[in-house]
Amino acid sequence: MSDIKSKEWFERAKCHIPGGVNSPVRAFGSVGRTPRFIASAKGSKIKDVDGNEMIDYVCSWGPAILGHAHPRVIAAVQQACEEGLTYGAPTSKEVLIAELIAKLMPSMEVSRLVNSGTEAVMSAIRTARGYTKRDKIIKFKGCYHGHSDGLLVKAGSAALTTSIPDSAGVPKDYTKHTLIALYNDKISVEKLFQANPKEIAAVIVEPVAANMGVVLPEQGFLEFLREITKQYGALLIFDEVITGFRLGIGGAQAYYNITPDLTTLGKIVGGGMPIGAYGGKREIMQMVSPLGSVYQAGTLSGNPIATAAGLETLRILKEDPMIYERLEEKTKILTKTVQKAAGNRVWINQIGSLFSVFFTKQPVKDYESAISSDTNCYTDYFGYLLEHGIYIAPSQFEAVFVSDAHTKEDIDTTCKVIESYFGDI
Ligand code: KE4
Repeated sequence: MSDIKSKEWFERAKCHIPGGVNSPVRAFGSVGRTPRFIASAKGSKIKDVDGNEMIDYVCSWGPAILGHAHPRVIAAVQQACEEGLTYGAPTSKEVLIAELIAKLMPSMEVSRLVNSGTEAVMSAIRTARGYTKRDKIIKFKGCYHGHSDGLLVKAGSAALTTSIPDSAGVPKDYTKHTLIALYNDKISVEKLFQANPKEIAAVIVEPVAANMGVVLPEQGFLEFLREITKQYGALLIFDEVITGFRLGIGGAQAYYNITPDLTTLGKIVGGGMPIGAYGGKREIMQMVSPLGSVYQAGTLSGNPIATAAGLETLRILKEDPMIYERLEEKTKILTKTVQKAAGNRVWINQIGSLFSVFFTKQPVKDYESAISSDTNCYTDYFGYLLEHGIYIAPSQFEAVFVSDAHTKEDIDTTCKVIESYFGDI
């Protein structure tokens, strides 16, 4: 597969964009290759500027659960564009999507739209602090919640591969209220609450961690977080930017039957357009301006193009209850094929249409076991799949995303490439 044009665009990009990309993980840094510059995408396929067509399992890091350029979503966006791009004023579509979010995720009876998952998390944290009048928060090592200053501490995702878990430019004062616990380690959470009994505003958690690769919550871990936060008067924030509408129409909170106090959303809720959202109990969300004293604002929040894409996406997901069964069925064919071909050379974590293949013989149950995986092996695996037309995340510490547009033929082709890879090595 030629990547000449990608190479040319990458060199040009680096002249005016840091690292040539608008988000670090896209630079393919941890896999040591030139990133493919994408020209178009449709259904399960993406096509790069050299004309290479690939089966896409990045799905824009989650949003493309219906596949790329779904006809109904495109039609809704085109219709919205005819009516103007943005007004900076309330619209009916914002009401409709807030109502739909509340219906699909009842814990989010009141929600506010923003423009990214980062903004959603930043705003949810501020709201939790405003509501509890406490400053400290607990996050988990290896979980990623966007790039707001206070959360870039032992973050996951690209912050793992770029080995700057504590980002430069973040004053120590900005993270002194951020306490770090270990995912799936109840004792690490208990110790922090015992040491700060009346100071913790919230615990924020990815209910299924997907930024150290996919790491599942162990039995009772989420229930424990729900109980200990209630016990100490702290809020429980589920960061469902990835899991929201991915694990099911009700997200991880429905899947595990846990009601958080606040939830953050991104990715799928925007259907490919920039939308984040945060929301929860009315009594908490009425802290938010203009009702309450927690300020948060945004020029393009809830804009009519993004809400058109998000609404149509959620409607399609809601209409077809079988979609999540189809997604999991296809995903399990892939994971079973990898496990059979690789044997004990890999550990796979899978839930719904999310999974990660870790190059390690030991179970991956937490941050330490995740980062023990062999990233050189992952790099080799990534390169082979890419050269054979299968596009997965250019980092061990991300997830594979399966979409409703992946056909039986796509899955079969992918399985054949995976079998040939593990057969050859
Ligand atoms: P955004 O600001 O990128 O929309 O969302 C931040 C965010 C918040 N919470 C969770 C659980 C997330 O996974 C993310 C962003 N996810 C990464 C992929 N792991 C986005 C890809 C990227 O950074 O380019």
